[in-house]
Amino acid sequence: MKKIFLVPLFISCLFISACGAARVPMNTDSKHMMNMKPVSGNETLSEWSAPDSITANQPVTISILIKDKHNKPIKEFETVSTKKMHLVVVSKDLSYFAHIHPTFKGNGRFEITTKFPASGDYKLIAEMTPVGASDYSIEDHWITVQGTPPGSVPIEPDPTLTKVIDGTKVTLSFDEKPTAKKNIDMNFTLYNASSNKPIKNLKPYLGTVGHSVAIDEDVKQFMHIHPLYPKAKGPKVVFMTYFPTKGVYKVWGQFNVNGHILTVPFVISIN
Ligand SMILES: [Cu+2]
Repeated sequence: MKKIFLVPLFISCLFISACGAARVPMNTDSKHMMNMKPVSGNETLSEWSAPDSITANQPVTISILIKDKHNKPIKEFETVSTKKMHLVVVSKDLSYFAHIHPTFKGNGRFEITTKFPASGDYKLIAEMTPVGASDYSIEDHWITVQGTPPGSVPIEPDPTLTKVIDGTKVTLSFDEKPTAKKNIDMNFTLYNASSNKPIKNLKPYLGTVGHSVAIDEDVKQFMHIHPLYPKAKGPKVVFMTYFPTKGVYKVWGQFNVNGHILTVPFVISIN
C-alpha cells in the first residue's frame, strides 16, 4: 500500500483496493486537509473458513485469518471505531445488510457466529487496520447459503429521499448533484417523525455520531464512510463521500437514537 498523505490526527487518504473497494477518510475533522485521489494498494491477504453447507437461519461460525503480504498472520490490529474488525454482510441483491464485529482470537484470526436470513449469495466485507499499517485494509469473501434464493428485484433509485423508520424521519441530501469521482457531502438529517422536531441529541455509535456504508448494485464498490464531524449530535450528519464509479448505489446510514441503533437505507443514482 502506498502512503499518499498522512497528517497526525487526520487520516486523509482514499484508496481503491485491489478488490475494487473504495475507501474514504476516517476521523476527519478538517475538510481542506483531504487528499481524495484514489491510489491502489492493499497490505493484507485473507483466508476465510466456513462450513461447506450453510443453511438459512442456522447459526454458522466463520473464521477469517488476516495475513501480511508474506503470508504470515498479522499479530496486532488497531482498535478503530471501538473495534478491531468491522464486518459488513450483504445479500447479492442488497436487500439484506448487517454490520457486525468478529472477535479477535489472536495470531491473525477473527471469528464470528452469525445467521443468514435466506438462501442465496452473500458478500462479507471485513475492514481492519494492522498495527503499523499506513491505513486500513479491506478483505472480502462470498458465501452461498444453500437452497433456492428468493426472487430478487433489482434495486431502483428511491423516488424520494425521505423515509420514516422506527419513529424517526430521515432525509438524505447532497450539497450538489451526486457525481462519480468527486468529493461530495452526503447528509442525513433526522427528525422525530411524530413531532417533526429535529433530533439534536444523537448518541455515539461505535465512537462517532454515525456510520455509513455505500455499495454499488454490482456489489463491487464498497465504502465505509465516517462522519465529517464525529462529535456532532444531529439533526444533520455529514459524510464526505467519493463514489468511484457511475451507477446505482445503496447507502445505509446508522445512528444511535436514544440507545436504539437505527439503520436507514436509500438507493441513489450517481451520474
Ligand atoms: Cu463496525
